[in-house]
Amino acid sequence: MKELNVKQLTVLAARIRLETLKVIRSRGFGHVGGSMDLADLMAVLYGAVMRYDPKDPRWPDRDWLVLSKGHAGPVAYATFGIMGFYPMEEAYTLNQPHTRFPSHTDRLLTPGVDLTTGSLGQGASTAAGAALGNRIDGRDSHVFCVVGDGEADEGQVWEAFHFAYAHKLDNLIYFIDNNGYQLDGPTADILPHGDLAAKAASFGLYTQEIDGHDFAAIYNAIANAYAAKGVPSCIVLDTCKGKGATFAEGNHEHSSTPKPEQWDEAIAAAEKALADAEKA
Ligand SMILES: Cc1ncc(C[n+]2csc(CCOP(=O)(O)OP(=O)(O)O)c2C)c(N)n1
Repeated sequence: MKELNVKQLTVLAARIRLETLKVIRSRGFGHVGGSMDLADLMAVLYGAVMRYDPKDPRWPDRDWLVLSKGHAGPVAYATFGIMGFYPMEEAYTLNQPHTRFPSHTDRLLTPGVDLTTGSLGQGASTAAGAALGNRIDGRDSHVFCVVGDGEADEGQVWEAFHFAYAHKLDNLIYFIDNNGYQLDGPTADILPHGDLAAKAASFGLYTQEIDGHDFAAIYNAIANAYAAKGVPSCIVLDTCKGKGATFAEGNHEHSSTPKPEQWDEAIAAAEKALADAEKA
């Protein structure tokens, strides 16, 4: 891990939010809410924690990201573009015919995507397989897997936790993006979890619950997870769906189809947030 530099991460997260909006605006509509709330996590992972080489995305000793909530693809495309995996503008073809940037992440199309996701639940399992495979191959890399709180309605997520605990996968860190909402409403109304962190801990995972928009809290939780030997980790991120998108944040929108003037307003606000972060 690099040293924590909150100012640098604040700027990076603001850039990721702006580019996420631009990527989705290129298509006109998409999963703004569940992408924007991950910008702070992505800034910490790609700005301070993960080992990767943008010129060699399949570098065998890299750390892996599995965006199990694959509909958040745009936040990954923004992050990878900023980090130099490809020219950012290429991602302004989201979901167009022949694009390398489908709405859900696909490892065969996009440099930087380690595993294909989109069918909720599955990434939790394939991430465990990747972590086990890396360990068998003698690599000390980590696998980071992001699961949604709605996604955690899938039994497969809990089966993956069970498997990861049984195999002592301490090179695997799950994040649960606990934004309280899923596709058609609040998670608590559709299939309430109760205390998600307590539930993950009861599966044996070393579990922490933090503010998912606090850079230092994310960084420190990952450092704690690295130090926990013999157990996989789960970090529950309390987040705000749509954070930083003027049209989506207040109403926790899942899929957004803003009017042109709403796009303009959102992009202007994100540009201002970036300029403010750079000045601070
Ligand atoms: C197996 C499966 N069922 C349904 C869907 C459709 N779907 C896409 S996103 C979503 C809601 C997911 O909610 P959550 O995991 O909380 O995502 P977030 O709110 O963070 O965007 C649903 C039901 C899917 N992609 N896969």
